[in-house]
Amino acid sequence: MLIFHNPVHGKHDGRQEMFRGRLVPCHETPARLEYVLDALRERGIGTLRAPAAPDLDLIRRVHSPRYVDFLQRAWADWIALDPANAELDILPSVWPVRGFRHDISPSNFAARVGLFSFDSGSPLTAGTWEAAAAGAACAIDAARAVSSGHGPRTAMALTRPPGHHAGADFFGGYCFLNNAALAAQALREAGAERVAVLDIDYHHGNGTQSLFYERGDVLTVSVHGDPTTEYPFFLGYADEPGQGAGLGANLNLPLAAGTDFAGWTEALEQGLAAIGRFKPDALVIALGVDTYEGDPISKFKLRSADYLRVGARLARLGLPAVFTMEGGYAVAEVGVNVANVLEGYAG
Ligand code: SP5
Ligand code: ZN
Repeated sequence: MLIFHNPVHGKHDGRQEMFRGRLVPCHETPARLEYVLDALRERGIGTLRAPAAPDLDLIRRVHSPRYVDFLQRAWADWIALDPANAELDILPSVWPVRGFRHDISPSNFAARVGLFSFDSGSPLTAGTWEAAAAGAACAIDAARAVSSGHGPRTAMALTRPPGHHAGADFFGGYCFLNNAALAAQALREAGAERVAVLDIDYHHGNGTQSLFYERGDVLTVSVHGDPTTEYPFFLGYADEPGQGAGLGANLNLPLAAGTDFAGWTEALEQGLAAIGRFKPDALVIALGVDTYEGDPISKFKLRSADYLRVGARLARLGLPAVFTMEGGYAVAEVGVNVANVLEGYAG
């Protein structure tokens, strides 16, 4: 397996996220990825590669150009407000909810941040754009590697910040550019007629769902904590089948907080059955290991050994596949859990 790892992921290093009226330390930290790299090296899993330069045109076919421009310039605009801002992160604080306009472009910086975001848990920092763009490059390169016909059948974008909560023109959920969606689009453009995205992060992949909701060429399937109680709360319910050309090409499998591996596996099998019926030419797996029993912000009960079985089961699909790295916040265990998925897959 080729593993494109983001050499500049550490440049995205948020200080704090909002939680119950206080700023608390970020869960999504650079150490997460270092644990994965250590585990892969120690166990000799995969071949590590650095990505090429990001394909900004492809990024702009998935994300809106005005959002990409915003991300690219946000830090410079923030410092222009006050040089002392260099010591602070950008955190959204005002949003255009129902009844407000989305077609305007306020010049006020806080307003612009709110226009392009949906929560106050995702700080934008000095190196966020550079890290996110290099991560997008990992996803695009991984997709192109498995598309070449004579290359590997499996590749991974080992990167952070994660991507599956980011939509066409918004960040949130620690995500800025949607790596799984970029991989799916790159697979399509490299010749795959039908692509399935299977999202097994604890949280619903709202960004990926919304990006492909009206497309019939990309099936999106997500197994996740029931949004009635779990983040991101406002999407990810079972009655979201897709729309227009995309009708029937989205499947949400929400599960109650507390679900163990047996219950989770039942939902996974339903998702895999839908993928089988769709007959995709390629698969993207949005891999979060925040389904782990020890995860500090999530409530499923998967154990480390279970991830070996998850990997083995996914491999049985026999499809060219791209993994993207999403959540997982039990920092010291993220490495072994991701390595277990990949070892099970290669097994
Ligand atoms: C990619 C991904 O897994 N994103 C998840 C984003 C979840 N953000 C909301 C988490 C709120 C939990 N806050 C608990 C803080 C306790 N210290
Ligand atoms: Zn998650």
